[in-house]
Amino acid sequence: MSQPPPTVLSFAASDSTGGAGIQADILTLASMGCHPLTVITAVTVQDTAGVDDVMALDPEWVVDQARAVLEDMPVHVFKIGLLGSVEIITAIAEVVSDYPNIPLVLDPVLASGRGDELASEEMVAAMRELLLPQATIITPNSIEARRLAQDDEDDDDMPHLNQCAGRLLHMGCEYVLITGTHENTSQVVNHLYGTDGIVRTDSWDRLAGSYHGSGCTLASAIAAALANGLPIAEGVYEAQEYTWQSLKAGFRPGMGQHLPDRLFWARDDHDGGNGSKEK
Ligand code: PXL
Repeated sequence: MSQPPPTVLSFAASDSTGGAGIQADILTLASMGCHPLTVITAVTVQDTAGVDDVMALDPEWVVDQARAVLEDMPVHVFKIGLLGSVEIITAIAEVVSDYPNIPLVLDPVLASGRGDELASEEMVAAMRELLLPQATIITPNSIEARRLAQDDEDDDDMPHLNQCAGRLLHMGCEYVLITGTHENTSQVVNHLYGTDGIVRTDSWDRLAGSYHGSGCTLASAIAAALANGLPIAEGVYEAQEYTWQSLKAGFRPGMGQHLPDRLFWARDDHDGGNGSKEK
């Protein structure tokens, strides 16, 4: 019998378009050689344009799904996406706290690409307090980084991204990858920060079009790279490269955004170009 592949347990919500959420995670993890374990947190009603509704599961169901697989088999990495409610955040925080040696990749999903709200202020506060301190790496885009790092008492509502990263690290995560897709720069510039400052900066050719599920793909790809044994800086680079390739090969199946093709490498017409420039 062959050896099992590394396992990644993803806590995420269903997206029927297959673009984001648990479907994005399954495709990415499998494509990168991992076995995806899935704990559904919520069910969404959406199309490729935006999210119309979210139904969060009963937190007990979330915990029971996770405990069943955790008691059955080794899990190499946790990945957390859309959470659905404060109660689910609290429940997941308790489950993962029982496994402090399993790396945790936290994608703080706060809004859809169209701007539909996917996390209330109470949920953001619970993420800061209960999940961030347990995270190996968090992967906010610049908008999410500013919202997560926002301190109620200060009136500086546009802190520099370096300052946001500092605050997020101070809240207890080990690394912060802030992606620059939403910044007004000609290239997409992503910075990985650790407690000693910037660990790496990677710039990528900006692709035309708007994509659904790029954040889920990136966070899952980091989880897969860590599960495959890569150190964090190398894993973050590999994951960006994989995500950029899947976006470049993206397709538009409906009337809204493009979706990444997480299986780009398996297509006959795959050309293998690379859009990165490490600084
Ligand atoms: O891309 C963030 C995200 C994550 N998970 C689900 C989503 C979205 C964005 O729409 O719908 C289920």
